[in-house]
Amino acid sequence: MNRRYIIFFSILAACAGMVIALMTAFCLSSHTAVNEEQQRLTLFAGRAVARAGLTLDSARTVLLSARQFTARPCSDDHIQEMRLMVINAKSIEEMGYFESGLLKCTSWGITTATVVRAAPGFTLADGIQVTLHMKPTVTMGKRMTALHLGSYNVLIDPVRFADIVLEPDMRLAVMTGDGHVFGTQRDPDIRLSRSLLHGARGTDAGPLSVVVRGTELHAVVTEPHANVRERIVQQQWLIMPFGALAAVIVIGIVIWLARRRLSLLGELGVAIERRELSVHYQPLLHMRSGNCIGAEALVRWSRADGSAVRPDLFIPLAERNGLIQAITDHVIHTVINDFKVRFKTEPDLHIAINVSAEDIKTGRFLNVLEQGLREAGIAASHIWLEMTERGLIDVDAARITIGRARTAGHAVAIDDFGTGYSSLSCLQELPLDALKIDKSFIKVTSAALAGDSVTPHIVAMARTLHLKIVAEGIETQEQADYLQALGVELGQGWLYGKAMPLAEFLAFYQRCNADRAG
Ligand code: G
Ligand code: G
Ligand code: MN
Repeated sequence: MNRRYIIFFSILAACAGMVIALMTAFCLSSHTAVNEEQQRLTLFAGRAVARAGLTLDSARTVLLSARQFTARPCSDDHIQEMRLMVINAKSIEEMGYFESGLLKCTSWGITTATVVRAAPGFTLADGIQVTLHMKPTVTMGKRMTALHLGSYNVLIDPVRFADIVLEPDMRLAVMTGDGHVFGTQRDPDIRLSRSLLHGARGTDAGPLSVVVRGTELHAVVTEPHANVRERIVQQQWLIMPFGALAAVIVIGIVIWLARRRLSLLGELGVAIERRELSVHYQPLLHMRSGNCIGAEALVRWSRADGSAVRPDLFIPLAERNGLIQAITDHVIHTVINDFKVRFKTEPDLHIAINVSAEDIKTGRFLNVLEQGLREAGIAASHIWLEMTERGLIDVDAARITIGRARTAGHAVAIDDFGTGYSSLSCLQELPLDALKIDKSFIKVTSAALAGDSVTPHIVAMARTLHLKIVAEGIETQEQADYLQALGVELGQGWLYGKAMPLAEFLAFYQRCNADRAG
């Protein structure tokens, strides 16, 4: 993907992430605020239901126990019994006794006026008849709720059905299932309360509401939405910082991903994952005969936009960031895949694979290599391994890994020889097969053909240690001649061929060896 696109999409994603995070926080806060407020309303409505139930129950108890009265109706004893009842039942104001539909006496005394029984408004399940808003004739007091059973009634102040402590702005209606209002507080909207009771859902335009149902009496508590809005704002102040934090985290992640994608390291990781690295082959020749006996596998990375990254840039990067083993695996698989057919017909052909310090330390690549070779049916002798001196610094690990490699059947060469620090001790301690003289020594050989080059000494030392010698970086015939005169047999360099794609190398190999044969 193009850099500009990545930046563009990253900004887009960051903005989207921020908006989503903030919106989520916003919705969440209003949702929580409404929920919390509704829970509070439920608490009050529950109290109202309990209160109304108690009041109704006490009236019912009075009416039922009146049946047990033994005194002669409207005698002094009878009136005394009624008075005791009224005094003991807290919510009852007055009790009355009827005969043939006329009020004969009350807890106050004998009734002298002719008082006709008020018409019942409705009847409860147990037969108690209810008259709401009744004007008591005896006391001439405020309007009462009358409950009538048998020959008796009781008068109750409607406030008793709704006298709980409400918070400011809350309104309460206590009703029967049919919508008869037993008591109210703060003048609620009765029509609205009825429709809520009958299952209508509160709207955003209307007040916030809650219905709690008791056995006979139910409570509807409402509250203006404005109160909740205050709470919502409070909640938002509480939740917004978390939303902002989430937004910052989202943006951070996006920036991190974008930078990763934009950085060379990030791209390298992606390229390895997607197997976008390719492998080229630089021929290795037997200099005297001109026969090509193998090649060195060299990894190449060309980015999606076509630009190539040099291995001396990305290999050290991979080594520093734990990606090198993945690259080694990739090279191993590619080499096996590229040559599995050719190795069968060319028993002497070998491909050298570069391994890094990390590979040598863990030895893990040997398992990958062994499995790959086994599956492809290839002999280990076809694969050489090149290790730089830097890779051999951990001598104990190197000894083990080299030992394993050679036991498996691979030849092991020390690469870039002469550029590291541990050359001599390495050579002595490690069971190596070959030594590749670094190209920096080959370069000076042309200028110092007859002079004081170290190359002859390296060659002499390698011979003493019975190591094969490979000269790398040979660019001129002059260098080739000089090296051959020193007794170096194998050479690699631009004089013969640069690292090239598989098809090209196979053609090179064919041509090279056919010429010599012919
Ligand atoms: O051919 P060239 O310029 O590509 O090589 C640059 C450096 O990259 C060399 O030092 C070579 O050893 C290293 N290199 C190339 N391919 C690989 C590889 O597959 N693994 C490792 N570890 N190093 C490699
Ligand atoms: O693993 P090693 O560092 O040996 O990898 C070989 C490196 O040497 C690669 O970067 C390859 O491109 C480079 N190379 C191979 N032949 C020549 C050559 O003849 N001249 C020069 N300057 N570099 C070469
Ligand atoms: Mn090499």
